[in-house]
Amino acid sequence: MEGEQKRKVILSGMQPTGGLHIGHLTGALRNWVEFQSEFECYYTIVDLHAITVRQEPAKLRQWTLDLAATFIAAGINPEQAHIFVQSHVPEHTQLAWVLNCFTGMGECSRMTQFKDKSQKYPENVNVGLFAYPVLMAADILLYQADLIPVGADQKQHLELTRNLAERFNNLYSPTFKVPEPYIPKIGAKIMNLQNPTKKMSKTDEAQLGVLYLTDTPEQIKNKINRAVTDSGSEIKFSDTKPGISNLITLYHIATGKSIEQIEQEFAGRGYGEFKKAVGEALVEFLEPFRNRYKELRAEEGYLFDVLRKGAEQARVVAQKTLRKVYKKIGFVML
Ligand code: ATP
Ligand code: LTN
Repeated sequence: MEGEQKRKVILSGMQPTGGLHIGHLTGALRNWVEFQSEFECYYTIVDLHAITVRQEPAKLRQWTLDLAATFIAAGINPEQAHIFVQSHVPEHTQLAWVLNCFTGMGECSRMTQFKDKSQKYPENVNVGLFAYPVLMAADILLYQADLIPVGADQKQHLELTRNLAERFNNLYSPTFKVPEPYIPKIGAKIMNLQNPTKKMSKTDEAQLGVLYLTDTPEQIKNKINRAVTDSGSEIKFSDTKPGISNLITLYHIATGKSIEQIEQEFAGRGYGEFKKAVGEALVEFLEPFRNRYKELRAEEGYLFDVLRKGAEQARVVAQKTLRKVYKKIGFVML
């Protein structure tokens, strides 16, 4: 707006590759919600990224809509933030192609995620997986985003994005904003309940170790009861007690009580009693989310409206940036 200072732009994305868990809520979505009143926010469901690993079509479709409902149920307001599906804005793939032509093979092959995923799926090491971070750079640079909230595992991709932006700006003229990562404080990382030295992950096979946002109260209590704990019996937050520390973190999230308060509350009480309290607190904490999610998920018409509007708004900005890029590299503009 004229006279008004332009708001900073935030962009982030999530892959529709499974149901979201409590770690996504605390490590990502809660921050996304916080940002929306102050910044211009773009939150995208990155289905193009999802297919770098083989996906079942029916599930991909379902997970994409699940994710839209999850964003809204978690508190992202579609009137404030732009929620859209990556494949609905074709400029992402168009800019990604251009950026591919400015990215060295070596830069992509150094990416830890590429190395990890090629090892995990050796039968399908495809070109898309290799170019994954370039598509991510396109997601970000199209919107001239200032700040990118991501997990620590994405830091390397952000570094590549910054390098590509600077490279293009230097070769032509200032075109892209060079974005900054926003990596939330540690403590936001939730570990797998069955293997507390590994982070909770939506593509994990150990379902019992993952606390999904849509789990029923019975499932939540059962998973907490069966969570792997450490030797000893003290409820104490410590590096040598990853299982109990993870449960303390979850209890802290559900109740807002500080770690010290929790340790005091459970001093001299056993693991069994603590687990019962954690389970109950989580059931109560997740209840409003679950109800809202169920309502939203039943209203596909509404979800489509949100995604249509989000894509239309995103395209206006994306087209503007892409046109600039095409012009600068010498494409004939009609
Ligand atoms: P995948 O299992 O498919 O690799 P993922 O479960 O790690 O996926 P992403 O889609 O990569 O999920 O994560 C989106 C964002 O959610 C991350 O950038 C990170 O900030 C947050 N996140 C994911 N898992 C956790 C976790 N266990 N604890 C805290 N935050 C998490
Ligand atoms: N690679 C990210 C998801 C992602 C993303 C983005 C995050 C795709 N495009 C743009 C931030 C900005 C992940 O796996 N968490």
